[in-house]
Amino acid sequence: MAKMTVMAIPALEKEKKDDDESVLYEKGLKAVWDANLIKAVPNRFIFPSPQRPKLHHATNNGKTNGHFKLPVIHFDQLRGPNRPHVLRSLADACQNYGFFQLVNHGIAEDVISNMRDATRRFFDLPVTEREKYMSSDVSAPVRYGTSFNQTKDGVFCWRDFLKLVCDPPALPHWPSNSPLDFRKCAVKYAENTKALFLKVAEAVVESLGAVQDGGDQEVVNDENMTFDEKDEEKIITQVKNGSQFMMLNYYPQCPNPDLTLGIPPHSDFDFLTLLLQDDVNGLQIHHRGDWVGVDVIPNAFVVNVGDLLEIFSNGKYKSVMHRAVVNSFKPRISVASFHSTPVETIVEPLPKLISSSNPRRYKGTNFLTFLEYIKTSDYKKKNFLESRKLFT
Ligand SMILES: O=C(O)CCC(=O)C(=O)O
Repeated sequence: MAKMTVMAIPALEKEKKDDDESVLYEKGLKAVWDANLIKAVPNRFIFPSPQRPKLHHATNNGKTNGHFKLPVIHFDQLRGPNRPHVLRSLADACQNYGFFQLVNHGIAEDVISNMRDATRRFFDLPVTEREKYMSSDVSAPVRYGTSFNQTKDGVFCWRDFLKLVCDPPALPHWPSNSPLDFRKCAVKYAENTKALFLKVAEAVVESLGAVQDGGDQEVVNDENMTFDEKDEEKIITQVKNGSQFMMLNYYPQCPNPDLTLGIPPHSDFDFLTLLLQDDVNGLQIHHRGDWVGVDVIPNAFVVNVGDLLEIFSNGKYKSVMHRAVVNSFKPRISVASFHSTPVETIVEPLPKLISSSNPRRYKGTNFLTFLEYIKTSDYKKKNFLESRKLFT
């Protein structure tokens, strides 16, 4: 990728002399990288040895080139006679991997390529344009930043991001025509991913029937519905009215990718995440004790179980830790679309998945509980979800 001109950067040269390295990265990592100020990984980005990605030591344990094949779900086959079979594959993916690749999903290729392109063009803007969206307010409708949370992180991650809250009142705050048509492309993409998410969520909730293990099911006389069917409909209505935000990630090339991470290990606090990648690998998931890379399938979405779905499924489906690694040859972009219930709505384990042999495992939880938690604690690994467990 062509490097940006260094015109807007003289201030960075001055800041570079400051002792506080974080001042240098106030306007993001890309600005410093584009100004050719990075020759080696700066101390601020070097992770302690045990947390480094060990890219050269990736195992080949049943995996190709340190990568392995995630289950692939053919979304179009959920319609028609194959649905029961696809639901079983979904249940298997959510139970054993927490992740799957979604293909034949029906979102038009130009909606996807326009979004990828708009993301790339946003990060190619001069830093003076991008910095207009910088904010330390984690609930701002639009927020440009670097690392995970640059005001708190001890070690910085090798990425810049643009976070876009997708609720209608937030849309007028999104970048509109700088870059050209950005808002148009991003709104179209957000609408399409929300619609797709709802269909996937319905199938995922239905697939829980494939793994129920004997909870009490009580029939009520209201239109012949069982309690569990009502609970399943309720969660779908909740996610339909729920929140969505998108994280546009940009990972610059890195002089030594073994020393740092694009995003550290975390699970997602949502119901389901739909991740779009460009053609550069970088996502790794924690699977059977190893970090394994997920190969890019062009135009597919990588879908993962979030903490709220783990709670709803009473632990049947796992919100699996994942991270992003970086490379020395090419910048990478990804767009993660996070889908949740409304912020006040308490999500509880599905009653039909609770029984004497499989007791309730989680406290009811909503987004506000999560926000309270991250005010005082670091959000890393799966520590928030752990704090919601009734026993370990
Ligand atoms: O870029 C990726 O592959 C991972 C993105 C991610 O985990 C996130 O945005 O939370």
